[in-house]
Parts: sequence; C-alpha cells; structure tokens
Amino acid sequence: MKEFKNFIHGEWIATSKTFPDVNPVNNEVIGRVHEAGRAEVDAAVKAARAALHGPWGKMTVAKRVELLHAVADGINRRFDEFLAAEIADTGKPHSLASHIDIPRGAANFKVFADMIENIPTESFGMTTPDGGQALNYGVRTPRGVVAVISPWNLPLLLMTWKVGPALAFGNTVVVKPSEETPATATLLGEVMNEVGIPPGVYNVVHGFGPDSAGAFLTEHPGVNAITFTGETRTGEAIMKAAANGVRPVSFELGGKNPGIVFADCDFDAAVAGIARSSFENTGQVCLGTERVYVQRPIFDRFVAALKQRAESLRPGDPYAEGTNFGPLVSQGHREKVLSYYEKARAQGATVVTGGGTPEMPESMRYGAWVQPTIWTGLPESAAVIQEEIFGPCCHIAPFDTEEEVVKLANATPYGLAATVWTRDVGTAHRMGAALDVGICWVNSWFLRDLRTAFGGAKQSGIGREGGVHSLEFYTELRNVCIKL
Ligand code: NAD
Ligand code: 6OD
Repeated sequence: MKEFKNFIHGEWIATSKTFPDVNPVNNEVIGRVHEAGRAEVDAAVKAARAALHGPWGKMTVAKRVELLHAVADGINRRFDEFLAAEIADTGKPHSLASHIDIPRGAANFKVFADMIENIPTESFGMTTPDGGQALNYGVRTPRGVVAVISPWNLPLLLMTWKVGPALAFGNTVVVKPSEETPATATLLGEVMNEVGIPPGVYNVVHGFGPDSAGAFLTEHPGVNAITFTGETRTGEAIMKAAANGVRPVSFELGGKNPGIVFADCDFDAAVAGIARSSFENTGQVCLGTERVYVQRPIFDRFVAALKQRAESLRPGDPYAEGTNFGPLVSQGHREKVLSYYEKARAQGATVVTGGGTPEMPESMRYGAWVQPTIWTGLPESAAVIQEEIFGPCCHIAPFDTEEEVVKLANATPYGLAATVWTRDVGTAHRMGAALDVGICWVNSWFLRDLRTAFGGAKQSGIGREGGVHSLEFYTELRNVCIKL
C-alpha cells in the first residue's frame, strides 16, 4: 500500500488524517493520502516564500534553465514509474498515457525553460517636457508564490503545464493535485530533490476542495496568484477566495465543445477525429466533443461510421495489448455520467450505441466502467447537449447551412474548443472567426504547440496560458523610466 505524503520544503510530511487512493479499474484501494490541514498548507506557503527570497530568487537564469532541464530529464529517467503511477490512479490505457501524459509532463519543463532565455523586453526612448531625453524599459519579475490547483483527468500533464512556466519565470509553487490522483505530483517531489531543486520551490499539499487543502491554499494571504484547472463552479469559489487580497487568477474551466463536420470533409479522417475527440481518455478531456453537428448529406453515413468506431473500442486491463478504452476516474464520476445516460433516454434520445455499462471480467467488475455512447434525435435544450458530462459520449445532430451550425455551436455558456472538418479553406477561416471558443482546431483535435494561446472563452476560463501568455500571467511587468 503506497503512502502519499505532503511535500513541503523538500521533506515528506505525514498527517494524522488520511483518505484512500482508489484504482478505478477494479475499485481497489492502492494507497493512503495524507490530507494537509491549515498548518501544513501554511508551512508550504511559507516554505515557498522563503525559497523565493532565498536560493531560487538569487539563482542565475542560466542555472534555473539547467535545473528545469534536469527536472524534465528526471521525469524521462523515471518514465516507467510516472507511467505506472498515472495508470494506477486513472486506469488510462498504457498506450495513451505513454504517448501523451508522461511525455508532456517532461516537455512542459523543457519548453518553458528554453523560453526564458529568449524573452524580449520593451523599451521606449522619449523626449521630456524640458527638451531632455528619457528611456523607459520593461523589467519582468516573478509574481511570487503561485498556488496551482489541478484536476484528475490528465494529472501530470495539467499540473506541470502550470508548474513548468511558473518555475521557469522565477516563481515558487504550492500544488494541490486532485484528491483522485495524488501520485504523480508526489513522485515529482522525489525528482525535484534528486536533481537539486532548492527546498521550498515545489511543494505539494494533498486534500479536497472546500474546508480542506484546496480552500486553505486559495484563501491563504501568502499566495500571490492562483492558477486553476477544473470545473466552472469550482472556479467561481476560487475566484471569491482570490478576491480577498485582489490576487490574479488564471482559469481553465469546463467545456461543451462542438464538433462540426461539413459534407466536403475527408470523411474517414473526420470519423477518426471525432471518435478521438469524443472517446479518448474515456471522454474525460476538457477539449472533448460532446456535441457533433454533421451536414445533412453525410449525416446517416457518419452516424453509422462513428457507431462502428465506438463499438470497436476495447475496455480492459490498461497494460493489455489492444486495450484502448479505460474506466472513468471514480465511482462517483461514473454515477454522474450514468445519470446523464438515463436523462438522455428519459428525454427521448435514440441510443445509437452504448448507454450503459460494459460486461467486464471478474477482476475488473467493480471498476468505474461505462460504455461509449452516441445519441441522436434530441432537441438542443436537452441536458446532454447543454451540460458538461465529461464522459465518453456525444449527441449527433444534422445541419444544413454554415450560418445555422455557427448559431448552434455558440449556443451554450461554454466556449472552450471546437473541432471543424472541411476541405474548404474558406469555410475553415470563416469558422475560425465565427466560433466563440478559445481554441478552434480544423481537420485535427488536441494538436498542441506549447507556444500558442490556450484557454477558454465565456464560462470556459479566464486568461490564456502558453508561450508569451504564460509569461504574462506568471510575471509582473514593471516599467523603469530613467531621465537621462
Ligand atoms: P474540480 O473543479 O472538481 O476539481 C479541480 C481541483 O480543484 C481539485 O484539485 C479539487 O480538489 C480542487 N477544488 C475543488 N473545490 C475547491 C475549492 N472550493 N477551493 C479550492 N480548490 C478546490 O474539477 P475535476 O472534476 O477535478 O476536473 C474536471 C473538470 O475540469 C471538468 O469540468 C473539465 O472540463 C475541467 N477541465 C478543464 C480544463 C481546461 O483546460 N479548460 C482542463 C482539464 C479539466
Ligand atoms: O494541452 C494542454 O496544455 C492542456 N492544458 C490541455 C487540457 C486538456 C483538458 O483536459
């Protein structure tokens, strides 16, 4: 049985209150997590503050870059341990976690370490009222102690997506990983010590949200900025905490993303792309597609082809050859997803495929399994078309015109991502301009260049991270004006 302790000032801190870490493949308890109370959170914030004013703050940029590269190399050196930890917490297929989650964990440190060596600063010469000269130039300083609150769906990827740039730009961090997935954030603490990151630069506190480590951290006055990925409703609670002390926030929140398939698309590529965006990671990707709109001439053919794809997915042991579909993260989430499967049926959906739970072998019988599910025939007001489910499911509706589909796609409070399938470059550009989203993929999905802006419109987020946008959030820009 594993013990997941808090990581504070480079040391492992146990507490008297623990909660179980459960493997969703079979519902077995695989570890005990030590829940941080106010005292541990306070110690973590103080450790981060001391490191900021101490070794980390005094370190040269060149040394910082070297150390962050060492962190990335450390993740790669212990790749199989990170992989096993992520798979045990989430049940993700080995094929998925080894290609996406763990490699991105390392890349998130490398990319931002390289970026800090290439940051331009602005500078303006000016004539002063008395006819003299002055020079203005920008100086970037770290925000300070950054609280990182992360979710369970891509635990290492999403946590390091914030920790990488935060550290690269000179901040120190206190991370609160999801209570469902404590393992990889904890393991990263070992790597930090191994490669010589000074104590207090990276801290981890475990626990839940309200009345637990999440709330204690976001309410802590020693935190200078909060970066959060998770549900929109949680973002509202964190924003209230951040108002105290007027601390800046960066939020990556929920989505109800449209997939739009035009009749002129590369049909096979579109089917494969929508199958991925709806079912990969068992639909637990914020960018995933839960609403598909298909132009009428290819509607029936598309529904049949996507059905075939969904039915070809193989749930099973994450390590088994051929497994490409995992469980949901927990029994609690399974209940939520199944309640939507029930709502869809009650509202009169045609269940094209799925809609329930798969038959699993005895060893996985108690896991958080659901079937990939496709519906048609519901009105746009239906709960499964309006609300984020975060499961392996989508509703497919026909459309006739571009104008009509833009209206449908934009008609939710969310605005995270869209995926559009067309061969017409004019259509692609018009959709890119018309859809109210932070990220619009055309003929692709989840194709990431870490220099680009990432974030959501409307209730899907506040701010952007990635490339210079991360620089904007994780630093203060000071103007220095020197009269010459
Ligand atoms: P969640 O909001 O329930 O939890 C996220 C984190 O916030 C967890 O660590 C949790 O313990 C913590 N938390 C909860 N309440 C808190 C509070 N009051 N104060 C401080 N911390 C608190 O989200 P989840 O269920 O872990 O993740 C799934 C959600 O995340 C989905 O809505 C998904 O769309 C969203 N998500 C968004 C993005 C994005 O980039 N926009 C990426 C991944 C996930
Ligand atoms: O790729 C990323 O940087 C990122 N933030 C992905 C988010 C995925 C949501 O589940």
